[in-house]
Amino acid sequence: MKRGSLTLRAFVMIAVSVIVLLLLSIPVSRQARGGQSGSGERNSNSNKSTSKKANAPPKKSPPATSTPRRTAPSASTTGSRRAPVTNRYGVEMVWIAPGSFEMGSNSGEADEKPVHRVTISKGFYMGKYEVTQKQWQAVMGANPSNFTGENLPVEKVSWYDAQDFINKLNEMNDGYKYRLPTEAEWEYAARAGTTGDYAGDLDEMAWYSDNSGKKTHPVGQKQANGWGLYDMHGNVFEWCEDYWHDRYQGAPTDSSAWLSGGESRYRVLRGGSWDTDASYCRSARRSGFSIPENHLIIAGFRLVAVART
Ligand SMILES: [Ca+2]
Repeated sequence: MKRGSLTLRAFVMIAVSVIVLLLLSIPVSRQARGGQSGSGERNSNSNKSTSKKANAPPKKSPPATSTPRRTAPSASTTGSRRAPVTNRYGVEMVWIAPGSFEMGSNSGEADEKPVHRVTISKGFYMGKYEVTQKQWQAVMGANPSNFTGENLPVEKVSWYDAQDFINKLNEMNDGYKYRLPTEAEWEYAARAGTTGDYAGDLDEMAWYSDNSGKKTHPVGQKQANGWGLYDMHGNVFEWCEDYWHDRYQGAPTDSSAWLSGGESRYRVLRGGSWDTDASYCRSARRSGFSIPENHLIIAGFRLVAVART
């Protein structure tokens, strides 16, 4: 009996132990599953959350990036749709977007008439500044300027000298074709969408006879025009590609250089200078011209560049 009782007791104890263990194992495994599940859910949530975070930017970024894109076209009306470029000589150029404008002035000189519409069908890059003496020195190995200083505009360069400089830049074959602006391109860029005499407040934008102290000044010190170009008014006159014509009758309407008729012994200078009065700095003023051999202390230039195709 005792043995049987012991055996029965042992059996009961084992059975109870098994039941207890089974009972204990259920919450453990539930907890484990719950933990894993919870962890899984957290991970899952985390993944979703990460995934949301990972996916969110692409999903949200189109609107995010489209906002600046929406801004960009409006910025393009200020001529800056494409990023500025800087060549190996440090010539910074800003993008001038295509567009149309009324060239000339009915209230100006006779040679500014008739006012006519010009369409620039292809954008181009234009020097943010007049070519500096540092840039000229680096390319040409000499400095012909009357006033000297690295960041002063180069002057006393003839139209032909400017062509020599441009030819050297083109020999770099750096992806851009450099040239002088046409007269229409120059006025389009100088106006920067404005229609008045100046692209802003002249004293804020220009070194001219009233404020220059009778000398050139480092480029870029005055206020830029709306398209990011400095010293279009004043500092130094700027050589353009075109022959001189004393009227606009028959002028190109597509912004190409006007290289027929007129007075081919003269090339156009634009924008006024440190030595000229305010009227010479007007956007439409075209009373600056010279034989292309002249080295003038009031004349330099700025570059135009177009991508080589
Ligand atoms: Ca100038």
